[in-house]
Parts: sequence; C-alpha cells; structure tokens
Amino acid sequence: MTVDQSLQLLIAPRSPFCRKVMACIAEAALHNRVAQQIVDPWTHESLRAANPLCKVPTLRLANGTALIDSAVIIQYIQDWSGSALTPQGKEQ
Ligand SMILES: N[C@@H](CCC(=O)N[C@@H](CS)C(=O)NCC(=O)O)C(=O)O
Repeated sequence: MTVDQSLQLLIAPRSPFCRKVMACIAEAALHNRVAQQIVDPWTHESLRAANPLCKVPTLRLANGTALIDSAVIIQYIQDWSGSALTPQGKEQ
C-alpha cells in the first residue's frame, strides 16, 4: 500500500487526542492519504519545527501549514472528506 506523503500527521500512539484523529481518518477512509509519523513530543525536532507548542497530534499540510489541535484537524478531515464525523446542525 502506498501512502501519499504530502500530508503528515505527527502522532504519539498513546495519546488519546492522536487516537481520536486517527479514528476519524480511518472513518473517512483517508488512511492512504495521510502519512503518520510517530514522534516523541518532548524531543522530536520536526514536531518542534512544525508546532512550537510541541503537541501531538499535529497535521502538516502540503503547503507547510501546520494544524495543531485535534478538534481543528478533525474539522479539516471532515471538510475534506465530506464525512459526517462530528454532530451536525440540531444534533450539536
Ligand atoms: N488540545 C490539544 C491537546 C494535545 C495534547 O495535549 N497532546 C499531548 C499528548 S496527549 C502532548 O502533546 N503533550 C506534550 C506536551 O504537552 O509537551 C488537542 O486536542 O490536540
């Protein structure tokens, strides 16, 4: 399986915020479109370069922009995929 490397999700597998985003990516069937890179939030320089807060998850877009909060990343995935991943309209 080839994974598109243009979007990179920086993750720590034990992070509940990362697992939530990974579940949404799977639900939206975008797992081939987002490369996942495991990082140590306390030491990893590529995470620090993308997100000075050094928090995971961080989603690095193809244009270099970094999305740095799980709710923001999930909203981006939802908008991109058209999948209903969060409550909509009156469900909210
Ligand atoms: N509000 C953030 C919280 C992310 C967060 O706190 N991640 C933790 C791991 S569960 C982290 O990166 N901790 C490293 C640090 O605070 O330096 C989100 O929803 O993504």
